[in-house]
Amino acid sequence: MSEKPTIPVKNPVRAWKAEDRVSDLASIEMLNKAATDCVDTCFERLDTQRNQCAFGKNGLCCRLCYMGPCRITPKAPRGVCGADADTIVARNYLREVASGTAAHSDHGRHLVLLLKKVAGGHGGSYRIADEPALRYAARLYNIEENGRTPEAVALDLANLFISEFARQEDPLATLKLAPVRRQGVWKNREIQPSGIDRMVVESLHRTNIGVDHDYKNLLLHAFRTSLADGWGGSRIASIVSDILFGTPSPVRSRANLGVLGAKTVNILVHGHEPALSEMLAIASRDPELLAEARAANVEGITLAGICCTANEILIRHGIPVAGNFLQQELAIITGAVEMLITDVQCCMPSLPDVALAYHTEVVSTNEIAKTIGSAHVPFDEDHAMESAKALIRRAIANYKRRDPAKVAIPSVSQPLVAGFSVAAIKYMLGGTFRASFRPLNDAIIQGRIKGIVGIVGCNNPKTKTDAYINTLTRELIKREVIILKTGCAAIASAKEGMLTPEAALEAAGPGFREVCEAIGIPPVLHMGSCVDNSRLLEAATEVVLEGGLGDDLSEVPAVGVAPEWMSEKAVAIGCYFVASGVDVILGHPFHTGGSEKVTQFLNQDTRELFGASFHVCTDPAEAAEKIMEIINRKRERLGINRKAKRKLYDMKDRRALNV
Ligand code: SF4
Ligand code: MSK
Repeated sequence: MSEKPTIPVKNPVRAWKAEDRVSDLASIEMLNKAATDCVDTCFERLDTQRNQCAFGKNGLCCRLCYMGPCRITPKAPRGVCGADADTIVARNYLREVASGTAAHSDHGRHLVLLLKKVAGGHGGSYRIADEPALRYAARLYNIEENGRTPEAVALDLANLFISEFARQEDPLATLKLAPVRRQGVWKNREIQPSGIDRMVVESLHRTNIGVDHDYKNLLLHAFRTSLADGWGGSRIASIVSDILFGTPSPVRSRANLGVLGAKTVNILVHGHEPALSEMLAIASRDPELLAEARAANVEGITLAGICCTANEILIRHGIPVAGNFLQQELAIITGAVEMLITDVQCCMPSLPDVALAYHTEVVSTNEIAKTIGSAHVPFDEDHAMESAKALIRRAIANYKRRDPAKVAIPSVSQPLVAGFSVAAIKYMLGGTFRASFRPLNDAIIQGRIKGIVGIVGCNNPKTKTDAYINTLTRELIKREVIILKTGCAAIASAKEGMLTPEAALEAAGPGFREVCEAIGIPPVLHMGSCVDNSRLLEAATEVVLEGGLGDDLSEVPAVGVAPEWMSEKAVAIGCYFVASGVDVILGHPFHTGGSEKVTQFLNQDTRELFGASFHVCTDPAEAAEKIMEIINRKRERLGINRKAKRKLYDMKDRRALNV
């Protein structure tokens, strides 16, 4: 990135420089423009929230009943009811996991209900876009698919998924997608979740005043609930998305605010659920709407995304990404966004305030997610295409309100390749007839790839945006580790240019680079949105099933990292990774520091229970060391920790790789 920031700061009222808070030039420019335009962002608001409450930070504040709120101190070691620090910290933690699980799983539920409508012939503009994905999913759940219509199969599958939410006693059927040995761990530890809804309700029940006070019991239920997310709601969401919208395969696009058009109507979609954005992706290419846009004196329609809605339409349609979590306000500050459409999750309530300074219309579309100051235009799923077209027409009409004096689109964007579903990875590794993880497993066994690391999660204004994510990614590919990415962490890499195979290969260690070129896979793989963290577990399961790297997820040299996380969803994700046997590195700690016992349970006792635990590394260099230590330990146990001989591949070798 050679461009220099061009927007002068006329009103520098801050005690910090933009370049100390954000990494990419587009964000630096827009943060400076925000000061010029006298617009507050989350970065200023964090300043006003300095000295954040130490009780909250340590999980020691309880407001679960009206005898409180109670705060635990050395002089007041128990709340009015008698709850001590361990109970209070564990209850707060369980509620975070339940909330994260609820968010992902409600997303999954909406998609399942849509699948049922499609199966019943009432899907309106929706259809089964990927019949092989439907039939594959049916086989996973032992649903007869041979000789049956896709609709009949889809109906059975949708009903089964609905029962996953409603199940009262039996364990989730989706748990069976995990390696058999891991299923045994969950059974032995008695943390097999039953119905997804039931797990979340039970979390709230247990944390109601006067119910569960044993911190261990509370934490075990946190892990149980998280499994209902990763091996329940999230996994179901990914499966159904693939059926309804298509299984992602590698697709080229661009990322960062420079994807906005100077002379086009710019529409941003933001949030998580793909049902509306799928329709917008199709409608934005509609010739009639394009003609209407031209009639309004604009050159076209630019649809782009923020956060995970962006990831959903990127991986299936190649729709460009405007930015990740901390760029949602900055996107409006370009002055060039006609409409910002929100669905659910991660949409800041500040958006309408920021939009007041510009012409942007912020439109909420989901009944459960409204914001004062946003226009609320309910998305009519039964007439989805009409809804999508109406929104685009409204955005076109808003173009005339754009004030050229306020427009400054940073000329910063990077090319990328995304869309690495597990099916796509298998295909890349082995082609249609021999699709298999074998070449990847072999490369890990030979030491040409040292291990697998999933780098996931959000940004957080408490640390410089994207900096930890990108530093760690570079360091790990240099150390010959393959990186799987989702969520805003994936967008961080995209903005840095690391999602093009060429750039990533350039930074990769020599042996790793050669093997990536030989087996035809880039070093950094964008696998989708936050719910698609379930794809990371699916990939790890494929590695186990392929053989040679142990028979449980805890044996695979794999680690999960959430460097800049901020959401309760990340807490749930971390828990289901650890419960699945995958160690998790956190860039900053949970709000659990007020209880040594809870902290020890999460960071140590879990190793005994699940074969993995949490680790906190606030520095990316420290994280890289820790990750390599974990990977090498696992390689040692597998007996594969030999130094790989460097080898240049020719065509003969390539054939011998059996790819
Ligand atoms: Fe205080 Fe106990 Fe009520 Fe919590 S549940 S607010 S600790 S009295
Ligand atoms: S959008 S949960 S900020 S990754 Fe999935 Fe990004 Fe985190 Fe939201």
